Amino acid sequence: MSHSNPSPHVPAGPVRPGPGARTVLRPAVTADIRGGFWRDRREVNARVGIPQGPELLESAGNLHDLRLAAGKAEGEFRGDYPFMDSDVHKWLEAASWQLGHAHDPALAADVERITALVAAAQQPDGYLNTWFQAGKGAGRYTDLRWGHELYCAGHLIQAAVAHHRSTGDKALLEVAVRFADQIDATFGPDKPIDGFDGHPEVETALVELYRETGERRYLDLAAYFVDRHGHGLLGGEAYCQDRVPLREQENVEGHAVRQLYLLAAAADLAAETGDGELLAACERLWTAMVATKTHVTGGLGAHHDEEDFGDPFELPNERAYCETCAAVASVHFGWRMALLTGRARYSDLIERTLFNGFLAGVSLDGERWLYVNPLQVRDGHTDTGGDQSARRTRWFRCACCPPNVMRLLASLEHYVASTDAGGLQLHQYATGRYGGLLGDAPAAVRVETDFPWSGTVRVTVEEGPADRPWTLSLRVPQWCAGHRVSVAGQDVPAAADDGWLRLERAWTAGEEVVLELDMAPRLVEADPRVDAVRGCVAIERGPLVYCLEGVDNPGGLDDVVLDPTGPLTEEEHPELLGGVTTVTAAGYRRTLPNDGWWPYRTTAGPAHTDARSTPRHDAGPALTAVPYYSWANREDGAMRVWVPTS
Ligand code: FUB
Ligand code: ZN
Repeated sequence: MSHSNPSPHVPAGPVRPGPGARTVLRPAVTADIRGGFWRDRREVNARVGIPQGPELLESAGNLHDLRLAAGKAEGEFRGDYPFMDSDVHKWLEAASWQLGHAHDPALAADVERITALVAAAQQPDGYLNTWFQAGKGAGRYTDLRWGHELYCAGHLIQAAVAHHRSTGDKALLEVAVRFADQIDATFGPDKPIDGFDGHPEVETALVELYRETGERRYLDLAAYFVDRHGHGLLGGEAYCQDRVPLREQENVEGHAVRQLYLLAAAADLAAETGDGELLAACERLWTAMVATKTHVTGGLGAHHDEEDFGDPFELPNERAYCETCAAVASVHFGWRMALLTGRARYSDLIERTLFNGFLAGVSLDGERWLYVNPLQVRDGHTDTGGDQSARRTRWFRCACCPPNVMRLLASLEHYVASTDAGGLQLHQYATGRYGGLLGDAPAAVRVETDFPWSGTVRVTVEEGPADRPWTLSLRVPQWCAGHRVSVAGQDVPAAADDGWLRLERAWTAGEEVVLELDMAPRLVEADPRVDAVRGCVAIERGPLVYCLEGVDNPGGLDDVVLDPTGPLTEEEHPELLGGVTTVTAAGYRRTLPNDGWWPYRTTAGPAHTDARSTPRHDAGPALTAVPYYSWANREDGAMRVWVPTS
């Protein structure tokens, strides 16, 4: 059924700004990750992650629920949530992006079978939500705060766009269009319902549907939904993004994933309509989020309660929420902002998120997941898995995160490079080939790198406009203390401008640029207002945040102290955790006398000392740190990112 479609002029990936879009940059048209770190993670996703989907969706009941709605099964609805369908849709999206890379008859057959099931479950007027169709809840669109009908529709639309872009096949797109038309007939100022879904998602999906079909009314519907937030229609709760209109909001708030999906939609709208007020709101909110509500891993969402962002600088460790879906959503939002503005800072956060808060969400073998991504697990922690657990789990009751990881990994190449009329920009460093149009002229580069283990990135120009100079822009990451660059073996001035190293010249095919990024391990500390980690440091190397794991540091982690005056030593371990570079730091253990039942005491001023307040410093073995993304892949145990220094 599938056939390869992609036009040579438009990218067959997510986020495809329309011809009139006001983005500073355009996503690369061709993008192909061919080697290195991300190829390996994507290979696991393709070999294990995505193929296991149908079986897991079967055992969790999602496919049964579709059969129930289609009249092909009997029994009770299975699963606890009205958004069970969205897991299927997200899996279909992931599988569709994967089919765009490689012909895979078994995967194509699964997609065809599940698409037919989704189509069969759809009601004649286009509506589709198996929870409500099974008679659960009070009926269609009666619970916009929690019903998730438009959220599920959004994921269906995104899957359909992915399938159409990757394969040219219209089967799923036709289902999505029927549902979008039903929604368009139902929601609006002069339609039966003036409202929006408490969980944004349909908004950004409708913009993509507009891009895919050219139907302007989908864009208008997305704009309507975005602007109906914040007027109290859903009770005025921040949880539903309804406390204040986005255009007036000063900081991100409420449910982190909901906020970020809404922001992605706002950025899409700003791109397609040139709405400067929305763009300003997106910039303001991204900046406030990064400055006050982002964990060092790029993780977002401080509260388990309501999956909420929390207050500025409220960034706990063991109770960090940092939902994997929020990391995915942050990448989605950030990439739209990178394209809109051309600023490197957005891709800085994308890099940090991808290598840390996002990638920790999936195990190295692709079979177990983390929904929440804490920054500390204490000695003696006993939880053994499940939703919102600090232990990897095969699947969740609320299984939003795993298929989200699958779809981002399967489309990751589209977040690497962009073009504008004057040149090509590399936002991320991943071995592969990336190309696009500089105006009408094609340009392409080949990238070879062992990043993030090595800081050497070789970029070879493969083609470009022959009649004029053009600019190859390389992002110099925010964490990088020093860099050098050479062209055809000659060092060239390497000053970065707002994060971009711009190399303008009349390039000839075969010319090679070598960028050397300083990868020396470093210690970082947090703004003092982050009370949770005051007096602590974290270890970083390149884009990777490191953590201590109990298995590498016998004796526990609750009482370790890192000596910041000691050396940081890196060592390659090809045999460990799929091949990592470890970092060791000098440290010791505080040995506090275990002589009391009460862990608090009255202070007597700075001069006061006694046996309890003067810990014994037992010089200990060096502290061994591994990349945070690789934690929880061995025996269960303690872990910490932030380590006290005194
Ligand atoms: O509500 C749907 C998804 O489930 C959200 O995006 C996640 O935060 C989880 O609550
Ligand atoms: Zn999730």
